[in-house]
Amino acid sequence: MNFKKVCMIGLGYIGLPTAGTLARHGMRVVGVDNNPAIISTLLNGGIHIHEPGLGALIQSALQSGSLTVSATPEEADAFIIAVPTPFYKDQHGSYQGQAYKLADMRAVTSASESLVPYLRRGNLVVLESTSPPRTTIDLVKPILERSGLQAGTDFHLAYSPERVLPGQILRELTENARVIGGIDQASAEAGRDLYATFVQGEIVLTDATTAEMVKLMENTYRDINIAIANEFSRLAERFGTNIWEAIACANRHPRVNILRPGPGVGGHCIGVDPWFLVEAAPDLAHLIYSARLVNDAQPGFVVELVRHALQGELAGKRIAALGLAYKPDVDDLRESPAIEAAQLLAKAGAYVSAYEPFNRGQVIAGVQLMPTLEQALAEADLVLLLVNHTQFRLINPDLIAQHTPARRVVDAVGSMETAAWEAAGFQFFRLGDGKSL
Ligand code: SAJ
Repeated sequence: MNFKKVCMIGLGYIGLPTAGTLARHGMRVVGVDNNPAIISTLLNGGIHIHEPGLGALIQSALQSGSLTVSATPEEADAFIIAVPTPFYKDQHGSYQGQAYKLADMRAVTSASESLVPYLRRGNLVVLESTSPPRTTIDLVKPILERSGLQAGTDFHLAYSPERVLPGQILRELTENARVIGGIDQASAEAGRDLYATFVQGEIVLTDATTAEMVKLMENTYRDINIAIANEFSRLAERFGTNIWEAIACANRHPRVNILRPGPGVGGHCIGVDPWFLVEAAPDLAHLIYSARLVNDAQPGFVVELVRHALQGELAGKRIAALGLAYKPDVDDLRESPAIEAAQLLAKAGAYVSAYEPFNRGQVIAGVQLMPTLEQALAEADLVLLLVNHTQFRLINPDLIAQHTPARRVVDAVGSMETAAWEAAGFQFFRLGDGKSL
């Protein structure tokens, strides 16, 4: 099929870069978002997402007219739905006494509904949002068919997961392999024709539900691998071994690649997506469920390390938390385990002043976000490294010693050199170094 115009529903971390990339490859793109603040930021030359190269890409597409933005969809050759699929904050499912989180599919539902008046014979609709198995067929298809058109007969319908890594989105959008699952072969092939306009990686065609599973399996696989690293860090504390040394040795085995322990798993993907499988089959997904519990409990484990470093007392202590983002070198604070750890410390009576170089404006309950590192450190009893930002890795302990009365450091990401901090006069504690609990 030959596509000239694409309507992108959702201008978030995936929709916006994809819209910009399609526009750069000659497509006429209408970007739609129901958040007026996003539309006005973009129209005023700004951008609401910190991602290398994205601002320039979007501004040049807007200036050339290849990209326009709007609050409502319009007719197009293809529609892509890239809206968030978080979980409900306060609603839980339960199976045999075990609680699990539930997918919030309201954005996918309303995005699908918003397309109904604009859907025409011969169109292609692609769902990109990470979704529970069978969403394309059981949720999106019936909504779109309210148009009076039949999926497969009158229009094409496919699911294609995004798999880009925040921080490297623009490169991975074009270079990564792309899986496209159609509700039938013609839909998959139509999807291939659309994505082939910018994807240089391999394009693999399959059916819609398999493509949904692929995405969930990838992130669940990573979640479980991080969970085992985190569990190993706890075992190392129990047995008095150094997890970093043990992992470095184990990873010399040709078929072993243990990931890095840390304060837990955050972001809008890996800590969320496995729940979709648990919700879809709570009677089967035992391992997936356990891994989620391990990773979700890791911020609490970091709090225990801090408590130990402060000789059992958290109440009234001043803690300088370095980093709040969900992972290194991104500005994204969503579901961040660093924030969870900081808030748990605050709940235990500590005063937390934080410095997050990529995000200085946000209000975070229980945490005082400082505009500079020096201000966060100024009155601290303990310095807690929560995110492995490049900027923090390059920190000079002697310089820190000049800006803080604290003489204790807890490294929850395993990036700092014990000897350098001890030489600068600090008592140094590191997650999984076997000395803390
Ligand atoms: N983390 C660790 N230890 C590690 C690696 C990561 O604790 O060794 C933590 C990070 O600090 C972070 C979380 O895990 O809190 C997730 O980070 P990540 O870099 O593993 O993944 P995301 O969430 O940024 O992006 C993932 C990617 N999926 C996989 O690698 C399988 C990306 O390709 C997906 O496109 C993205 O989810 C998504 O949108 O689903």
